[in-house]
Amino acid sequence: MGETRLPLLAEAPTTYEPLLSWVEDIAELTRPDHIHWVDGSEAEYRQLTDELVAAGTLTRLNPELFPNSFAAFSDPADVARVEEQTFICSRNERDAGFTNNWMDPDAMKEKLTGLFEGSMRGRTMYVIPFVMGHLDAEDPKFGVEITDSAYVVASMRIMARIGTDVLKKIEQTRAFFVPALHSVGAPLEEGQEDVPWPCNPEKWIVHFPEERSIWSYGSGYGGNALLGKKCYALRIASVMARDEGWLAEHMLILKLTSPENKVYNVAAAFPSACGKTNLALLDPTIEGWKVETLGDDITWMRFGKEGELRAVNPEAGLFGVAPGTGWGTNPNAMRAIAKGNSIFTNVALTDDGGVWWEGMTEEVPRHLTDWQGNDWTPDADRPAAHPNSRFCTPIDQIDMLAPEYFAPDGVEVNAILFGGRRKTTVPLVTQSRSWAQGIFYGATLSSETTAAAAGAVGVVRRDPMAMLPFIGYDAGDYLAHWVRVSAKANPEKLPKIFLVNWFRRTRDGGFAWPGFGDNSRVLKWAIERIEGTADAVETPIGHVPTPSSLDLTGLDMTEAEVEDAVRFDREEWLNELPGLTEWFERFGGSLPKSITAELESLKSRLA
Ligand code: GTP
Ligand code: SPV
Ligand code: MN
Repeated sequence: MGETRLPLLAEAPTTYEPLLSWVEDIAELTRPDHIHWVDGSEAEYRQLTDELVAAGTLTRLNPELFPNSFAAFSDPADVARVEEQTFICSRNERDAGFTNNWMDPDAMKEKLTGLFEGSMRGRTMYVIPFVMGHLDAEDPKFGVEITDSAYVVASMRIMARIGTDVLKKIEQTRAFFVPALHSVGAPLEEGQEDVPWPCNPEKWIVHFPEERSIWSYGSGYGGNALLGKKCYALRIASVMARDEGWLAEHMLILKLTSPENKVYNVAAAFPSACGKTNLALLDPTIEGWKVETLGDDITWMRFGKEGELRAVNPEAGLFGVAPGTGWGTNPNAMRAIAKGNSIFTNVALTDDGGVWWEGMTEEVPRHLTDWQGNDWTPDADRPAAHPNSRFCTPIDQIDMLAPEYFAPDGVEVNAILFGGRRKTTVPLVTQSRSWAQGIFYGATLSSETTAAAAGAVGVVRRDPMAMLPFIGYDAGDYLAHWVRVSAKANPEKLPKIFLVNWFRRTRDGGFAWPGFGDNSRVLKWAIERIEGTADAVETPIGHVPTPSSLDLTGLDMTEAEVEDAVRFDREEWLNELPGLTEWFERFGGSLPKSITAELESLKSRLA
């Protein structure tokens, strides 16, 4: 090497040929001014954040309120994942399935190559070696992100394990890494001044599942740009998982300890902005039950030697929805955030150099600078923080982090919850009669859309396993994979599956259930069902609690109100059936028989 390499590569801290040649190819294509190999150190972070402050991308917060923390404000057109522009470019269109956008991979590469051509001119290209999961996992999953955004580098340092140790291990083990290419698509011409949040109106979030690569163009935001997260740990990882016999899921994991000191690990799949972070950091309102956090967004699971389902959190940070996260609803998140070392995006600024968002405190500040830099007072008819504003915080700042978070082989899962945001129909909690019916709950999961993705909010859509925007292959094949891998499990050790809904409404429009810390009452009921000690009513959809089987100690609700939250409504379920039939038709035959059979038996039970 040496002479044959681009001069820009002279400082490369590696001799690993597959990496060097990829970096060289991308540098030749995108034409950056500099290449910076990210080492992940404290000093590097300080330098990058100083530069981002100088560039106006980051605002340093008052260190007495939020030490070593920053606020970023995005371009108003770059505030969420862009599902319309997200593609799975498998060789065959059939393998992308009906839930994904597809384009022929060669055609897509040609298109993107045109866009990436010179896209980093005037900028620094950062090379970030990262691993999703543990560096000393049995089969560590590596990636290298190339990006021209220092904001992405700083955020990736919070969200994943990155830097020199990872690079060394890739090199030593001559490991495969997912090449993940990102550009904000805003080259700077000679003398052109930069903007605080460079991006491009044209955005492409593209996955090549067979070669396991990612190309992301035009956005600097969250799941579009921090490529270890949704692009790798869900879309590409779901394809790896299909081929290698495991599961990559949009789930939180928590560790629950009963008053008898028995430990249960619970995984839960809820769509974006539907309560994963909040449940993962739950502060129980019932005596004697303890919750510890394992993960808040992504869970990788595989069946272990005893046929038990084991789970790990591949991430290292939280990228949590800010609005609604407050001292009242989620004090554990607030304590983690207050330790500092965080990057906030699109929140509002307080006059004393702190941050604020709707729901953070009961008292609304009298004056703020909103996420778009305008003066804001409580009489304004717009929110101060963007509804999808986020806090990005290291996971080890959570006081309630379970020690098992650090275990490379994870924990055994005892229960799985599937949940969505539904005003009607879906009761607070329902236990499936069987594993097969539990998969059916996952396959038919539905939710109202949220601000986490661009587009209309509040529209009910099916969201299988909360993975609709994240399945990297055909959705029917994905559900068949769930059926296939679990057939290898020890049936005694299969987790019990529950359908939950924290968002049911009463006739007068309020939430039927207080949610948040009180969801511990639902967890307790689920565990008592597993132990065979809690009562339930059998309904056509599964077992729902009798109001007296839920622990309601200290809860300010009448029995009628509780009944309203937990009740099964036959009318509503009959109305649900045509939609379910239509939904299954959309799979075009790739849905496994065991799942369609569940719909038939539900129909006959409802008749
Ligand atoms: P992503 O990070 O987008 O995947 O979201 P998430 O699933 O982690 O959702 P999160 O916990 O951040 O919650 C999203 C929104 O739902 C926030 O505004 C919360 O305040 C609200 N929320 C969470 N749990 C509950 C609950 O139990 N009841 C009610 N009413 N709202 C909740
Ligand atoms: C989600 O949308 O599910 C998120 C936020 O967790 S993002 O990282 O943007 O995907
Ligand atoms: Mn998420």
